Amino acid sequence: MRPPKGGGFEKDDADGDGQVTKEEFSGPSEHFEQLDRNGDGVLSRDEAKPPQGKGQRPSR
Ligand SMILES: [Ca+2]
Repeated sequence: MRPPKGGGFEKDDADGDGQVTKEEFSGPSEHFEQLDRNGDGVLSRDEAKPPQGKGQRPSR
């Protein structure tokens, strides 16, 4: 069994191939389209869970 990793993507990725299709996606299709930034009809891990880069501060 795979441990849950913080939520939606892992759960929706029913076959575990690292991509969530529209059929697999549990949310509203509008939301899917927002997440599907490259418009290929599947959500990659990156698209579903964008990296937490918001408060990036230069650390040098
Ligand atoms: Ca995509």
